[in-house]
Amino acid sequence: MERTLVIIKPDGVRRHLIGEIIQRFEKKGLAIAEMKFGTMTKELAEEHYHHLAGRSFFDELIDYMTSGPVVYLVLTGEDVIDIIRKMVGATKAVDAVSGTIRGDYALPGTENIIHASDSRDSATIEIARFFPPFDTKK
Ligand code: IDP
Ligand code: MG
Repeated sequence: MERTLVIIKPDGVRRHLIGEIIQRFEKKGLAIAEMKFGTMTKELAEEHYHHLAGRSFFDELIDYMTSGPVVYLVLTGEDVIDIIRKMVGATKAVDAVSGTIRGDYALPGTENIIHASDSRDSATIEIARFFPPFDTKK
């Protein structure tokens, strides 16, 4: 059974898409194992996106991710990492197919509604980053 980390980013929260996004996961039949609401610190945002440090949009990305509260979710299930990445859609709005979350709600730019882990290794690291052991009940 896999676990993956999803973050409904600040624009998703501001646009009142929390319910819509969670409903998609529930209707798909995926299990929610953890969920919490809060504003990301700059330190955690920089750690989460360290692989993009140096890119022209990095500062804008950190400002965006810390600009308001987000929803953190851990979802579980067989092949849940790839299933959710497909439901999320491509990074760039122009490539995100209709029917995906980004395809339905995102426009070009850094703001693209949602984050989802892209591999088992990143899921393990990202879950530990945002749900440290003392905070985990399961
Ligand atoms: P992902 O979120 O689909 O996994 P990544 O390449 O890991 O995509 O990029 C992380 C985040 O950085 C994206 O979701 C988006 O918010 C932002 N980003 C990525 N590439 C660009 C870009 O070319 N311009 C502006 N923002 C970008
Ligand atoms: Mg990524």
